Amino acid sequence: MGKRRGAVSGLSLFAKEAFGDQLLTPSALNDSSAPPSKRRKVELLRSSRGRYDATGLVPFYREEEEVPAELRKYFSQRLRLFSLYPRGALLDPVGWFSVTPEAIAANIAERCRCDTILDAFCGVGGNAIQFALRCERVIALDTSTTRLRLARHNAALYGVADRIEFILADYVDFARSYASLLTQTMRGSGNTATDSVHRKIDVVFLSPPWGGPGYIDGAPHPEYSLRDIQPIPGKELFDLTRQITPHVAYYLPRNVSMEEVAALLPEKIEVEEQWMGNKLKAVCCYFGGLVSGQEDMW
Ligand code: MGP
Repeated sequence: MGKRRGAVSGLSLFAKEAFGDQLLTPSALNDSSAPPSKRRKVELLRSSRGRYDATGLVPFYREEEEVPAELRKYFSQRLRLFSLYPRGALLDPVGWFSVTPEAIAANIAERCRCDTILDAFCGVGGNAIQFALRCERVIALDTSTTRLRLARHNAALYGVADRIEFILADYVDFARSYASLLTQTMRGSGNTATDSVHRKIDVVFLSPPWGGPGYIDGAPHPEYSLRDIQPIPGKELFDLTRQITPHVAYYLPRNVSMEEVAALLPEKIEVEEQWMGNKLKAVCCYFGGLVSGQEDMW
C-alpha cells in the first residue's frame, strides 16, 4: 500500500465485496438499448479506441456554430479540458461544465499518486485519466451510464482505459456499504485501521456535483456553502468518505466557504488553488497523508 507505483495487477475485488450481487459490472456499460454508434470514417482513431468507442453517443463538435449556446463558453476551452479533444474526446452537457481541465487534473493526480484511488464522481473521465497515468489502480464510479461510457471512450483515447475499473454505482450507497464492511471486518478480526480490507483504497477523490453552473451566481462574490453539494451535503459526504480512508482530495468551488472547509476536520488541511493562466478555476482540499508534511501518515 501507499504512494508507490508498480505493475498493473488484476482489478479489485473490493467493489464486489461491498456490493455483492448488486455490483454492476463494466459489461453493464455495453448497454444494447443505447443509441447505435454512428461510426465516422476515421480508421486511425477507431483502431486506437477499439471496443470502447462511444462515437455517436453524444455529438462531437468541430465548429462553434454547431454548439448549443449554453455550452459555447466551455467549447472555447476544449483543448484545456482535453488536449486530445481533436482526436474525438466526447462530453455530454454535464461533462462540458464540470470536467476538470486537464492541467489541473494532472496536478491533482500528481499529489494523489498511490496504489489504489477511487474517483467517486468520475463524470466524463478528466480526473480518472490522469490518475490512471500515475496510480496502479483507478476505480471510477458514476450514476450515469452515458457518462461512464464517455469516460471509458476518453480513457481509451489516452491509452489508459484498461487501467480503470468503471463502475455504474451511486457513491453514497457504495461508501456506506464499504464502510460497514470495514467495520464488520475490523470487529471480526480485532484489527484496527491497518486491516487488510482497509488497505484496498488508499485515496478517495471527491469531485461531486456543485448544483450546476449557477453555483457562483448571485451577488458580487457569494460564498458557496458545502450544504449545496449533491447528492448529500458536503460535510456528510466528507465524513462518510473518511470512514473509507483518511487520505481524501476534495475538489470544490473557488468561492467555497473556507470556514466550512476548516470545520471539516480539527487536523491540518491543505487548500490548493487551481489556476488556469490568470483564472482561478477551483480549489482542491487535501486531507490526511495528502497534506504536505504529513506524508508519514501513509
Ligand atoms: P465555471 O466557473 O463554471 O467555469 O467552472 P469558468 O470557465 O471558470 O467560468 P467563468 O464564466 O467564471 O469564466 C470552473 C471549474 O469548476 C470548471 O473547470 C470545472 O472544473 C469545475 N466545475 C464547475 N461545476 C459547475 C462543477 C461541478 O458541478 N462539479 C465539479 N466537480 N466541478 C465543477
